[in-house]
Amino acid sequence: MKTITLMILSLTFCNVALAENIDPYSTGEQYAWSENCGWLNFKDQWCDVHVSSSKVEGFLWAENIGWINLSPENYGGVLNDGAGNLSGYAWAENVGWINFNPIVPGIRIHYGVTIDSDGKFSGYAWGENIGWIRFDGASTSTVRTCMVGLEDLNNLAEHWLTSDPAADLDSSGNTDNRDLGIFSSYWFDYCPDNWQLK
Ligand SMILES: [Ca+2]
Repeated sequence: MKTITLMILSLTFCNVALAENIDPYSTGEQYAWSENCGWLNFKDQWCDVHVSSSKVEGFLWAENIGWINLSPENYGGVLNDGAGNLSGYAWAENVGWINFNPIVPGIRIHYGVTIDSDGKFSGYAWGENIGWIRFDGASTSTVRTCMVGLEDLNNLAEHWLTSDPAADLDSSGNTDNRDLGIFSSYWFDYCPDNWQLK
């Protein structure tokens, strides 16, 4: 019964088509771990997460507690300072607020969630009712977002030379300076939806 309820909720919550840019290599780099709640999926089949230089939006799915909203409308939301240091609060319908930059009183260690230049998440979030959520950039169980860099430039050049449509970033039917301009605008930034240059 609980599963059915959660599925209905998922359909209600995730009708909005959000851009997504998690797990750019489709290798399953989409999971954080909570000792108390199990896996948290950043690229669930029903709904997606999008990282930009100012925030993280969308919904993720936790197998034991249901949806977690990273960008609630009226309060909270997970912010990015542009350098990959996250802060702010996500809202989980069943377990309340989740802090992406938790501070432990008396300890000056930075625990919060960060995103490195390869797009990998690391650090810890803290849920008021579920405790620590771990993002481990060194583990196979991690979350990675897509970032545009040298690899993408190489791929763009290769696609351009072979007239592969993947280099036609504005879907105009040919590859020209406009596509290069679009590419440049994302240089060292987070990928837009459906980025095909990884
Ligand atoms: Ca084009």
